Amino acid sequence: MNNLAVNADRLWSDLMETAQIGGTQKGGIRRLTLSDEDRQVRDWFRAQCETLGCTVEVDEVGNMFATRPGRRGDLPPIAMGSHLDTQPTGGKFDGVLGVLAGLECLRTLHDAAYQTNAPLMLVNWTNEEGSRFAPAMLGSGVHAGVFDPAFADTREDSEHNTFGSALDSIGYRGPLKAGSLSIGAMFELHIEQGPILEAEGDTIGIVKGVQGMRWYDVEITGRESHAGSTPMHLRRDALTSSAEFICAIDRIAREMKDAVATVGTIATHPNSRNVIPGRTVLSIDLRHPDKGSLDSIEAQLDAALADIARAHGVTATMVRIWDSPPVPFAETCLQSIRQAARQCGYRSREMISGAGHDAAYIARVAPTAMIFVPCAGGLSHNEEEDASFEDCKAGAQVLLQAVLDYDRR
Ligand code: HGY
Ligand code: MN
Ligand code: MN
Ligand code: MN
Repeated sequence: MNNLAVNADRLWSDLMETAQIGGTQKGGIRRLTLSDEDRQVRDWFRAQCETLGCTVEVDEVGNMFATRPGRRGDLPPIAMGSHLDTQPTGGKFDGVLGVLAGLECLRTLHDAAYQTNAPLMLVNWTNEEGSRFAPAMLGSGVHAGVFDPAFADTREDSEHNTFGSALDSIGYRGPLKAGSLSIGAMFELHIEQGPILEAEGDTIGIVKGVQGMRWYDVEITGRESHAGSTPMHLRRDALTSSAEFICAIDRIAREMKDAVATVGTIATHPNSRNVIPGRTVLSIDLRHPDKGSLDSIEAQLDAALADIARAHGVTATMVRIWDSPPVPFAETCLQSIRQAARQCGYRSREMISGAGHDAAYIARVAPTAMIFVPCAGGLSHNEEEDASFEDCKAGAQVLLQAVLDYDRR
């Protein structure tokens, strides 16, 4: 048993300092992946890690790996990490808490001149959010061999900038071959981004896995025509059809226990108030803990779209562009988190993650698990996202003790 304790004031000060990089009027953060704000926080992160004597390596999709040597260089490193990019209207804690809590753990060990057996590694994964460049978790997905670096390079944002050109423009295409650094285990601390811990009065979530996630692009094509002279029964209105489909998506998801479905983006063409829309594109984010249920919902969506297209005389396509299956986390890592939560004396509960995380992909190449702490009202992906000083301190302390417990096993 060690008496190591994180310095929560230092962690909180880092959180508030980095929140200024891309800080918004409403107190949130806009730090889109591979933007200049992302470059600034990456530079800050690298400088902090190098000050601690870590070596910082960057791979070919910008994933950053800071390594602290252990007694036994032959052992694969135990990693902590998450992401520094945010949603366009992101909050101060999503992703960044996991990276800065890992930094605080390294500082605590450094201050105590405590040497672990295995090396430790702190990772900033590129493009976890997937908001600017789809799909989400792209950097960790490339590391885990799910996506090819060349695929990542071609991804385009809404202004048709490619991932590759944006990565080069901020100078973070590193020399390291993706996936070449081995990871012995990974622990990701994250805010829950949901209401359970707060509602149940628990401080620590022991996260056993991540639910399945699928993204679709839907395109509905009708016929542009005059808003004034086209009778209702002769229209082939792409936007009305989309509206009906969106209501069908919502109904189908509500009918399947534990399913969630979101239409987060929609665009219509020509987007003129007196032209009947001829083309609409929209996105679907569908999630469920069970693959069979995802398949069933997908089939229902396909059928509903075909019925709506027939009824409105439009054509419609729904293409799955991303499929991240449900992921169970490693029992060995969960044991260390359980032990750490007990040792630190925090109330904890076992749970599944509703949100996607880099840990979902890293679990494919290394024993991995996550630690959650509450966020106010369960709100996230919102500029009002908030977490308490005490809960961030608890999460960082459990992260530290879980890593040390794993290191001793
Ligand atoms: O979409 C997600 O679940 C993650 O927060 N990017
Ligand atoms: Mn996140
Ligand atoms: Mn997020
Ligand atoms: Mn995440």
